[in-house]
Amino acid sequence: MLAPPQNWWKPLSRMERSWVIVAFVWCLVLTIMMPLWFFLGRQNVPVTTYRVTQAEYFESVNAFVEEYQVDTLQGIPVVEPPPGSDVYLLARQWQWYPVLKLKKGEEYRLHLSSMDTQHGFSLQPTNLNLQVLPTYDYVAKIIPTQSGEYGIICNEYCGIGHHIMTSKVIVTE
Ligand SMILES: [Cu+2]
Repeated sequence: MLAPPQNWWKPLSRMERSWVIVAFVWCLVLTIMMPLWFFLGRQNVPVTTYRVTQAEYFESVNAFVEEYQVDTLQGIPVVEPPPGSDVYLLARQWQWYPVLKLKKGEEYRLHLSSMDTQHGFSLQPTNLNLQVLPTYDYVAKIIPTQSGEYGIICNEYCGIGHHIMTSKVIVTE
């Protein structure tokens, strides 16, 4: 008497069947969108990675600063490299070095590496996030699309001064 009836299930009603079909089709759409968006979405930063020693990277950054420094901001050099060139940014506890000044609409090869531990490059207010690791030189092709000042914050906890590890990228017309 307590057991369910033999055929407790009933065929799907029209409404329920429609929703199952809608959900199934949507699953297919999302599955197809994943690889499609990888190629068409222009959301992935093209990144190449090289091995580098901290000393080598430090040398590249210093040569870069020496060649293109135009100003100083709170003791940190402001560097304006020519469009299309290699741009070096160094992360260390707890500073980004140097401050970059770039031109809108021009492509740059942005190099990122760390002198000590893992840091996270996060460009505000855009949604650009890159890992910064010691002994790896990450090269991202970037084209600034809007002029103005962008903030950089470290979004990977890197020690007691993590919260003061901020900087900016200046983009001119
Ligand atoms: Cu950091």
